Amino acid sequence: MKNKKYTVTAALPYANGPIHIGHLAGVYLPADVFVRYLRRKNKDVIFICGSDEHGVPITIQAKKENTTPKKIVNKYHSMIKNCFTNFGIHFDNYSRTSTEIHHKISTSFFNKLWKKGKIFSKTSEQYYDNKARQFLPDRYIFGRCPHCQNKEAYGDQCENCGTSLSPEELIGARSTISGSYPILKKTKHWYLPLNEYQNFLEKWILTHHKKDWKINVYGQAKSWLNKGLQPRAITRDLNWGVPVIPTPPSEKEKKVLYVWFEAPIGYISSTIEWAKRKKIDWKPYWKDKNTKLIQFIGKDNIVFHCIIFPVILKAYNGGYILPDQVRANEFLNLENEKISTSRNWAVWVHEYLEDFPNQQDTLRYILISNMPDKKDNNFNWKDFQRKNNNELVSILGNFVNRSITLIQKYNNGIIPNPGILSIKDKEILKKIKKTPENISDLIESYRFREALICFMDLARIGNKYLTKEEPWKMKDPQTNKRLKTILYVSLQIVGMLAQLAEPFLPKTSKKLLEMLRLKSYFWNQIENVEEILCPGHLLGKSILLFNKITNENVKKQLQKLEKIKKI
Ligand code: B3M
Ligand code: ZN
Repeated sequence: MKNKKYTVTAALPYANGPIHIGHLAGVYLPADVFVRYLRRKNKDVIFICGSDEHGVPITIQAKKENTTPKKIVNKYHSMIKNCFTNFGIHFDNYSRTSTEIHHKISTSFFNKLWKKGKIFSKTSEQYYDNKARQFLPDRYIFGRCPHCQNKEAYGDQCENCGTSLSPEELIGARSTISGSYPILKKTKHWYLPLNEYQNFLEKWILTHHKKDWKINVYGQAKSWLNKGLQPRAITRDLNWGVPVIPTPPSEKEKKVLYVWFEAPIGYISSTIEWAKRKKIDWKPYWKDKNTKLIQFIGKDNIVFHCIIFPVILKAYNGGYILPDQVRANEFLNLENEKISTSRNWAVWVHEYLEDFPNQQDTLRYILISNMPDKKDNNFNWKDFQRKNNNELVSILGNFVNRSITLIQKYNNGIIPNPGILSIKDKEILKKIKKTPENISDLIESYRFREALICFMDLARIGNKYLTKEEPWKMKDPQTNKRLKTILYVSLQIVGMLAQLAEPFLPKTSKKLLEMLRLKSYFWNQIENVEEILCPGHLLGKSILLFNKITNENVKKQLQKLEKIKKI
C-alpha cells in the first residue's frame, strides 16, 4: 500500500478566544504526535486545520469586547496560529473560514444540495428578540436545561451536561443579548433531512465502526441514531457568516450558513488552499478510496463529525471519502476543577509561552503523560514540576548528559569500538532494536500516553545502566575496554532516543540530533539499522536539554490561579 494517503484533520478552533491546555491535550497534541509519526514513517500525510471564524460564539465575543466580529477573528486567528507554531503543532495548512476559497466551496456545497433537492426549506416560528431586533439561534438564547436543570444552558448545547439542544427545548428561554423574554416570529430556513440518512449511518457506523471507533465516539453516535434522526436547520438569521446566496428577496433578514454546516467543509477548503500553494491535486486526499481520513476533535463535537458532516458528504455525492477514524478525548481538568473559559480557569497557551519561553517540550511531555484519552485527567502545577524535574531533567536529560560528557572525557567525543558484550549489554541492544516497533504499535493504536512511557523506559534503562556500571570509577579509562563498551552501548541508547523523541518532543529531538551530529532517519530505517551510531563517529557539542522548574515558577502560577478563585 505504497500510495495510501492520510488526511489528518484537527477541529477548527473558534477564533473567539485563545487556546488553553485542554485544547492541546484533547485535540491538537494527539493529532500532532500522530502526524509527526506518520511523517517519520515516510507516509503521504497532510495535517489540516484552520480557524473557525463564524457562528454565534464570534459575534457574542465581539459584543463583549465592544468591537466587530472581523476584529475579533483577526485578533484571535493570529494569536491561535502563533501558539500552534510556537508550541510545535505543525500543520501543513492552517487556514481560516473567512477566506474567499472557503466561502466559495461551502456555498457550492449548499447550492448543489439545494439544486439536487437534497435539502428543503420550511417556514417556522423561531425565537426573536424584539428589543435587539434579531432572531435568537444557538448561543443567543439561554434557559434551563431539560436534562440537568442547569439554568444557563444555551440554545445549541448545555455546557453542564453536554447535551445538544434546540432553542425550543429550553425552559424559560431568554435572550442573551437583552435578557428579555423572546417572542416567536416566522422565518424560513433550509434543512438537511438527517432522517433520510438513518439507514446509511446505521450501516456505516453500527456495522463498520463498532470495533475500531473509540467507545466515547461510537457511543455518542449510536445514542443519536437510537433517538432517531431529525431534519436539522443549516441556515441562520444572522449577519455574520457565509451568506446564503442569493438570499431570497422575500426574506428581510440576512441568512447565513449554519456554522456547523460550513465549518467542517473548512477541512476541504483548507486542503484546497494548501494544494493550490503546492501546485498539486487536492482530490486524492479527499476522494481516493485508499486515503484514510482521520479526524481529531473535542468530545462535544462528536455528533457534527459522525452524523452531520458524513451526511453532507454523502448527500453531495461528489465521491468524497468518509472519516475512517474520529478521535475524541475526554476533558482535562486544571487543579482538579473543570477548565472554564468564562471563569478564566485555564492555562492559556500564549501565557505559558511567555512564562516558559523555551519549555514547549516540557508542556508537551506533561500533557501527553496526562492525556485524557479514556477518562478525564488532571493537570496540576506541582505534578508539572515533578514530572519535569524528576523525569525530563533527572532521567532523560541526566542520562544524555552523562553519556556525552563521559565520551568526551574518555574518548575525545568519538564513538568507540565495543569490546566483548556482557549479557546485560546484549539485552539492552536488543531492547533498543525493539523499541521503535513497540512505539509504532502504540501510536498506530492511538495510545500516545503509553507510547511516551515506552520511550521514557529506554532512557530509564540507560540511566540505570550507567548508575550500575559506574564507568567513571574505572581504572585506566583511556584504554579500558569495558569502559569503551559501556560508552558504546550508552550512546546507542542516546542515538535511538534522539530519533524516537521527535513525535513527542520535537525540539528535544532536534537538539539531540545536533549534539550527536546525526541526521534524522525514517522510522523504517531506524527499525532496521544495526547501529544508530557507528564506531569512529564524532559527536558534536553538548547542549542543555531541560531546565528545572523552580518552586518560584510554580508559586507564581498557583498565585495566578488563586487570584482567579477570589473573583
Ligand atoms: N469550532 C470547536 C469548538 O467547538 C469548533 C470545531 C469546528 S470543527 C469543524 O470549539
Ligand atoms: Zn444539561
